[in-house]
Amino acid sequence: MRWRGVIEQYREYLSVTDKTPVITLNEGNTPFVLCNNLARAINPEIELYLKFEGSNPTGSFKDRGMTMAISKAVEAGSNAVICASTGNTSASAAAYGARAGIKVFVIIPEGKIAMGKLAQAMIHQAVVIQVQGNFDEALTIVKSISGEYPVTMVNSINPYRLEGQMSGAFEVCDQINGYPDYHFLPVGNAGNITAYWMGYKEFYKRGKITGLPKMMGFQAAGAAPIVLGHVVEKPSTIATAIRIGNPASWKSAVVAASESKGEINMVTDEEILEAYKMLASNEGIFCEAASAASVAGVIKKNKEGLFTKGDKVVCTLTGHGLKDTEMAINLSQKPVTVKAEKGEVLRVLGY
Ligand code: AN7
Repeated sequence: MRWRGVIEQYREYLSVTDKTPVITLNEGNTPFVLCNNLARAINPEIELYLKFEGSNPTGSFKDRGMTMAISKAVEAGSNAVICASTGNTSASAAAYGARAGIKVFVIIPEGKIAMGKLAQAMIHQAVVIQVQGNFDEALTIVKSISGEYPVTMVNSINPYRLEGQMSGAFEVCDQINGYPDYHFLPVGNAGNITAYWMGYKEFYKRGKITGLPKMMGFQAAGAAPIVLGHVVEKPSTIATAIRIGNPASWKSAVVAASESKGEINMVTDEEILEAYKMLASNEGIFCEAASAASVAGVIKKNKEGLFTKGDKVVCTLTGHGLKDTEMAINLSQKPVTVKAEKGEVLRVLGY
């Protein structure tokens, strides 16, 4: 059957009715990949799965929530939406807004979003405003504007965003035919870990699964307010997607971690980049740097002896590596340039 997006697939779990206009790009149904090469390199005794959210229509998990947020905004008669973003939310809002035929305003931190994401917001004709500040400052402005003017905020504070993002957890359960022991994911604004936990609990409540995973959230060490227990005024990390110092869903992320007996922890930029490169070279999976914080978390916790034989471990890879080609090129060996002659090519190939 044709996949019709997360609203149609999981309609019974979502706040939609026959009257809701479904604005979808057929998001969801993303690859759930068993990664034996990576498991062998980290710990051969675990079953390691990656949920590759870079396969969504705009290249990140944000589409799951955006289909709900935009559909509900249109249902409510809104003709404009606004978000602050480290890039992926703006790309997704711009695309879904274009499909709905409404105005999209995006506020981003100047110079701190990957070019692919900026390109997306621009080509979908969003009004893009760069602020000379960080994401947290942009979000404060957006909250204030959406409170005073007829424009719907589509950051994850919008409850429909988190509802839609629960579908990530639903799919993992459907694809693993049960529930994992551990679920690792990167944490920025902390909406996704909140949504996954809501999703798992919802499936548990309805008897679709018989237990719950431990939620393991990982922030970048230079942007780890939840771990440190205080707002980080000047967050800093190469993983720009999660360069956030005052997460909107802070409290609910802490609840997700404690209720599930998991944790919110952090990994350094070096650990993130190591995982980013391992994913690409050992498994053929190209995710963005922020996404690799989940796998970096698995590596870190494995060293601490967390896992036991047979543990099912899932990592959400939140966004596609193609969002930030500069990052990949900077970290890789440069191509060799030779004359257009067979001999020259053979010499480089070593034949
Ligand atoms: C690739 O786009 O906050 O903890 O404005 O793009 O739910 O915030 C992006 C976040 C992880 C963190 N991985 O998720 C935005 C934005 C990627 C991301 C996160 C983001 P949350």
